[in-house]
Amino acid sequence: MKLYYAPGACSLSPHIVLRELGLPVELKKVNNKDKTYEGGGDYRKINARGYVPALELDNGQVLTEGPAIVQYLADQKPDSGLAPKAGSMERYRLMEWLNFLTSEVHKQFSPLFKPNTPEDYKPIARENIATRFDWIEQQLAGKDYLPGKTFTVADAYLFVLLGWTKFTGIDLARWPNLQAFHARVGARPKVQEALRAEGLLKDAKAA
Ligand SMILES: N[C@@H](CCC(=O)N[C@@H](CS)C(=O)NCC(=O)O)C(=O)O
Repeated sequence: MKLYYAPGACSLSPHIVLRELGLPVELKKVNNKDKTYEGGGDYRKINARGYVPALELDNGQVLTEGPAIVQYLADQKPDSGLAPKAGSMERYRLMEWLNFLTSEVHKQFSPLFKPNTPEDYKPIARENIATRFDWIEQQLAGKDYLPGKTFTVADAYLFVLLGWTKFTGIDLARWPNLQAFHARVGARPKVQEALRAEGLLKDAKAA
C-alpha cells in the first residue's frame, strides 16, 4: 500500500494506524501547495480533490477520507483492537467519534490554516474548537482513551488534531484531560515512529 501524506496533516492519523498495526506501507509525500507528490507526479491524478490522505491499495484502488481509511486499515487486522468488530454497537460508537472529530473538530481547524481566512473569523473558529474541547474533556474524565480502555483509530485522529493547537493559538493547558491524553498517545512508540518519519520529531527528547 501507499499512503499519500503531508507532514503533520490529518494524514498522520492513518500513518500512525499503519504503524500501530505493523502493516507495510510506502510513504508518498505530497506538496499541498503545488499538488505534486514525491517523484514529481500530479497528486490530483491520485485524488482529484487534491487533499491528503489517500491510500493506494495493492490492487490499485485509491481510498480517501481519513475516517474510512483508518477503519479499512484496522479491519485488515481485526484482532488488533484498533476498531471494534464491524456491526457491533462498539463499532458504531467508534464511527460516532470519527464523524464528530472530522466534522466538528477537524473542519473547525481548517480556516485557521488557510492564508485567505479573514483575521476576524479566527477567534470565532478558536471558540468553536474550545466548545468541542470542553465536551471531549468531560468524556475523557477517568479514561485513557476515547471510546474506552484501549487505543483505537479515533484516538490516533484526536492526537493529530490536538497537535494542531500549537500552530493555531490555542492553549491546551485549559483542558488537563486533553493535555494528558496528548502526552499519553504521543509517548506510544509507534506514534513516535510516525512523527519521526514525517520529520516532526528529531529525537526522543523533542516529544
Ligand atoms: N475530508 C477529508 C479532509 C482532508 C483534509 O482536510 N486534508 C487537508 C490536510 S489536514 C489537506 O490536504 N488540505 C489541502 C487542501 O485542501 O488543498 C478527510 O477527512 O480525509
